[in-house]
Amino acid sequence: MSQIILYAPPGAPFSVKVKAALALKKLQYELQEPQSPEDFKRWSPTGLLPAMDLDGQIVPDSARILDVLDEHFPDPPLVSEDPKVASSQRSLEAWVEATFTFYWRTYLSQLAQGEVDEGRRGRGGRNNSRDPMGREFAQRLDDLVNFLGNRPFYYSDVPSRADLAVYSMFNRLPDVSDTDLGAAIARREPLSEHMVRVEQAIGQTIE
Ligand SMILES: N[C@@H](CCC(=O)N[C@@H](CS)C(=O)NCC(=O)O)C(=O)O
Repeated sequence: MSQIILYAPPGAPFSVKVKAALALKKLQYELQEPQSPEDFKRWSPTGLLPAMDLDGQIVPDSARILDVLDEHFPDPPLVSEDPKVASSQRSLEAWVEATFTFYWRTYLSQLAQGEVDEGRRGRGGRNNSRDPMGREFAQRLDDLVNFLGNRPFYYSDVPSRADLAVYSMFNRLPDVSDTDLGAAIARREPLSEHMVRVEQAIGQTIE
């Protein structure tokens, strides 16, 4: 039986995606959370987390970790067997991470600089063109609704790494559903229903 150690900062979307993949595959693992910046360097050759230790093989990068999980534990697969669908799922994973990581970083730095009020997260500066959580962010959410279309999961009837990537970006937002950010998801029923379907598939809420 394989031994898996996951080194992952709590709450980070990349960590959530890998934990969701492990849950989907029903794999047991030991979780180690960094306590200091040194831990990032100690545990990962790139200095970035998450990283996984699979029987002594250190694998950094969440996308690579998912590849290695599929190689060693193929059931259920994290991408479609149809190469065209698989390519769309991988592209969506990359797009979601590039797009929404930017918004989260900007939002967190605005929060740190006091440009948005924690109690009214996202509302401050909403009509200000400098505020990327405004119209452009809403359009990206609408893109996600359109990509989903009438299917239960992205490009498929079963969940893939694309669904886990989307879930990882928004899974903490129900905590802030009385705020603009959470409400933006809640208003888009296809997205909030998709989140529920992903949680049902993985059988738990990932923190
Ligand atoms: N592409 C990487 C990104 C990982 C990443 O950005 N990790 C952040 C935490 S969420 C990190 O390790 N930051 C530490 C640093 O920048 O020094 C992945 O998918 O795993």
